Amino acid sequence: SESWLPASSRLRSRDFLFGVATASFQIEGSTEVDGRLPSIWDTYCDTPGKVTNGDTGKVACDHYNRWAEDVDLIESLGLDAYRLSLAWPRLITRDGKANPKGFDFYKRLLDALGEKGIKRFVTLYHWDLPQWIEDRGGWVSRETAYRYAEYVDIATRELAGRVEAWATFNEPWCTAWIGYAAGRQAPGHTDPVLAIAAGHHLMLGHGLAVPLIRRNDPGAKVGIVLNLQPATAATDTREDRHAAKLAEVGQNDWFLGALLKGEYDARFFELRGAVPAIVPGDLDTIQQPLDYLGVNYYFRAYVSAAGAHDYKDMPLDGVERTQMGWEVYPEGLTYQLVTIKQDYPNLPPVYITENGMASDDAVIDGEVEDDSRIRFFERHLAAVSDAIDAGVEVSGYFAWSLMDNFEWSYGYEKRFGICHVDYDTQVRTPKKSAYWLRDFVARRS
Ligand code: GBH
Repeated sequence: SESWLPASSRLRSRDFLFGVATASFQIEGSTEVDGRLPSIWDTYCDTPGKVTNGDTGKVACDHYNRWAEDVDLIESLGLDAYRLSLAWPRLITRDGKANPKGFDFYKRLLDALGEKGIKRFVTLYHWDLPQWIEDRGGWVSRETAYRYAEYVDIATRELAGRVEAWATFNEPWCTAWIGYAAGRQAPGHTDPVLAIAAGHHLMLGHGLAVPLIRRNDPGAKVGIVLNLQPATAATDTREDRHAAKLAEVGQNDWFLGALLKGEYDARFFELRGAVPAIVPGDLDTIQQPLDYLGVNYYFRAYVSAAGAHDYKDMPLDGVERTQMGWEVYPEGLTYQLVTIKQDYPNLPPVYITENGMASDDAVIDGEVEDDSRIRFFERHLAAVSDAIDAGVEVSGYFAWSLMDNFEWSYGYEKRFGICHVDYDTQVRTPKKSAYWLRDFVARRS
């Protein structure tokens, strides 16, 4: 059925990009070849009790060896664009020089995509920090922003002309907050003071990097990817509504304010009782013109004055949940897009750089029946269409993910792919949702 999208929708025109996304550590494997150095995720995986089933990134989807097959897969689905990330530990040696073998891998991959006319959206940092930099303080150290800028300078010089759109960071909130305060991802620290310092140094790294990318690769777009999450008050009391507002400030406005207004919202630092060490001029460095904002959207948070509720415990009778336990809540995507447009009138065009769901898929007689994922895409694309109708400029949509992969601390148990991966044979099987996406893209005018 095609009835779920209004016929007039911009999503039906070919200038709205459709793609799929992945990230280096989640798919590549081959973590010890061609001079790749250890990353904080290798260390985290090797720490007992951190990742479900003791899973690691050593093999993952073996994309490092199967990249050509994976490019063919994207082409076979007729998609416009592919969002991938570069592994910093493959590209920079311990003495800060380019590692040619690491660059060769990405040059081959990007060239193959380019030859097939697939637009390349490349994220420079999707969580795999070199371990040696973490050993010097990681993102808590201001020095890391400068090490990051050096890496970006080298990478964008080496790969100039092969990329349509760069992103400096994927989800700095997750790196800072989940990595340094909540401890549920690498490097696994549990101190909000560290997270607030990390957040500022991520922003500073972004601000230092953007002018370097523009100088080195002037033909490419430059942006950043944030994970935005609306917060709903658990009850209608004034206290809970206030707490929900502060949760949005803490997750979304923390970085949007720095990036688009050149200021941090002080309410967040007051709430956490910590302020980062800001050097005069930092916020001017951070507030760089952006060609686009990448938005990753999954679900909403529930918050009360007593704290954030774990999504699994929320008393949401009758709501549909994914394999992660996350609520399916497409209206939140419209709300989120409309809200940031209101709060940040200088918002650049938006790409939905990730949206998708996990389901416990299996191949039966050569097929994967993931109807719930099709319905998920339909409803979220309709939500994007609503946001466009309300005046938000949205230019494309990337499904997370091309294939089942290493879902961080959940290991390989959670399957987000539109293609199924058999981890014994590394066979990729497009799920029903992959064919649905292919057919949707093919029908555009
Ligand atoms: C994205 O992160 C990542 O970019 C991608 O690599 C990942 O595979 C994909 O989503 C699917 O998870 O941490 O308990 O407070 C999404 C990260 C997940 C961050 C949910 C906020 C809230 C739950 N978001 N998380 S919790």
